[in-house]
Amino acid sequence: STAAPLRASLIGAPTDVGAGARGASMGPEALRVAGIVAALTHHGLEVHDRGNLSGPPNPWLPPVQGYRHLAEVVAWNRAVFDAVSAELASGHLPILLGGDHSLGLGSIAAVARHCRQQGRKLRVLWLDAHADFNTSELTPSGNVHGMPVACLCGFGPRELTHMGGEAPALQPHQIRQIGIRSVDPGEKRFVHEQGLEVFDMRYIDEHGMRHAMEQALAGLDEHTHLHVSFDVDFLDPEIAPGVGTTVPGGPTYREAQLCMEMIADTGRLGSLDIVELNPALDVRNKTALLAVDLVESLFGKSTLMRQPRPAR
Ligand code: 6HN
Ligand code: MN
Ligand code: MN
Ligand code: MN
Repeated sequence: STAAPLRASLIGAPTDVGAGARGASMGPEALRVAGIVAALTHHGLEVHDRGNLSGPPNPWLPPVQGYRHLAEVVAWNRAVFDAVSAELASGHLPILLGGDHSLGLGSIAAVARHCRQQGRKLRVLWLDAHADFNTSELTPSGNVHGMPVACLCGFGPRELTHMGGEAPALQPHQIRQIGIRSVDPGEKRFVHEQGLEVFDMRYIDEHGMRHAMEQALAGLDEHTHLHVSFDVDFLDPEIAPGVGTTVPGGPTYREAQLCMEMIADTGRLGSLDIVELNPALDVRNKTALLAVDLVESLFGKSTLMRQPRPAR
């Protein structure tokens, strides 16, 4: 077929105001240096690099009432919300280059509002070592990058939960978490209470990435918008050391490739976040290069070879 090329827009959000280590603010440029534009262009996408958003600097202060840098996190998320909304409105696939994972909030709030307006269903895949389901009462750190999933589900400060107007932006049943292996004690109880569907590393060890992804992607149809929020700390730190919160025992290179390929096979990917890449902690930009390699698979690196895919 000769369908029009998929148009994607890169949105840089160079900040680490939601994180507990400095450096994720350099993520967008490291992904560009690693060749993200050429990689996507190679796979048939028309890529528009919108450059970087701007926002407040990182004041590097301790938490206040359970939140660190809340005002700055809100400002950055408003900018992300507006930028992602604009790309969706013009029919482009937004790719957020973070920045820390608090930005998933503004990005997904925009996607959720767009889906409501279009009458489309939304499924969110949260690829992460962490559940990011803390609240100001539960958090051990006050870092808002540990809270975006809770905020999207309506648990958090009003400025964050009502980003897209209506709250909550998401219901727990729309979310699938994959690769999880570090959850704080209170956060763990809250994940169970809210019924989040979690394919943790124990599940992946026992059933394999293929089965985990089959479950996580089950039930998608032609009316479903699929959003992928890819926290680079999802990957095993042996292959991806350039992140602020490494947790051992993550997916291997092949497991991560399969995860991305199975998402590509659905043909439903509608928006993407690439977050938590921290070049200050990386080794010769290898984590950025790996992230770009995986994003190529996410956009059908193997599918475009037109190999017949075995039935599952
Ligand atoms: N991330 N659960 C820890 C916290 O401080 O709340 C770590 C959060 C990490 C967040 O990697 O996006
Ligand atoms: Mn995260
Ligand atoms: Mn994480
Ligand atoms: Mn199976």
